[in-house]
Amino acid sequence: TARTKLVAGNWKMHGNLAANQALLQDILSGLDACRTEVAVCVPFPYLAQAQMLLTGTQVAWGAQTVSEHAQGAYTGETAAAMLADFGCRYVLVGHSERRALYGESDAAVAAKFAAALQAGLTPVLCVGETLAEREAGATGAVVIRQLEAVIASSGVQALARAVVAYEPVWAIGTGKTATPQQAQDVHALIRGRVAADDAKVAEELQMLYGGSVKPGNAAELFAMPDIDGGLIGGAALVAVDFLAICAAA
Ligand code: G2H
Repeated sequence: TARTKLVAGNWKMHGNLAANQALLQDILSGLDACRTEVAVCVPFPYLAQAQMLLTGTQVAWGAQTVSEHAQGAYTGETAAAMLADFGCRYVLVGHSERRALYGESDAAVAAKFAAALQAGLTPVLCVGETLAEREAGATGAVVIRQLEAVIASSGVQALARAVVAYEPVWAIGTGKTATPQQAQDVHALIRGRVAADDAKVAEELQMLYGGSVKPGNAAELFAMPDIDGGLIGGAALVAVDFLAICAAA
């Protein structure tokens, strides 16, 4: 396909100034110039560090969540314009940890998605089912519901400026990975739903798989026709692993 591959690290709540510097320098020195897009989503306090070390390189950076509000009396929150101020290209919205641990509803995620777009960021919309939902045969219904919340609020055209990440909750940080075919099936379902509204947006939509992607399984996942890269958690904290996953894309 014509779609460019993207490998995005999600550092979650890990790191410190010294470790981040070493990790980013190792990534920069190990990356081969290639067509694959590479990004890291870092904790808010390290955005300035990412900007300092990554400006002018082939590695983009971003944040892991964002406020749905543009500004105001929202103690502890971070606005999309603030992320743009620090050079972010990407922001994750609706990661399953945000949905499960911080009560983010489909509507809240859709509002964050809209706020990110409004500030010129590329939202990475995370969708995915729990183990109970998969076992109940509800995988398709869940991911389509999560996707449709965004389509209803921002319109299908908004997906032309976004990335979708499919992350089955049962595969996150558990060492269990969806098989390439399981992931491909859900990616194809999502792309098909977008195509029902707009074939061109669907064809161009970059869709990442996330959930225990490692050097040993990345290539077979990325070889599937509707998988356009990965959202990488644990393996993004180890330079050699992250580089191997980038090389597999
Ligand atoms: C899923 C993924 C990154 P991991 O959360 O978003 O993490 O690769 O550790 O499963």
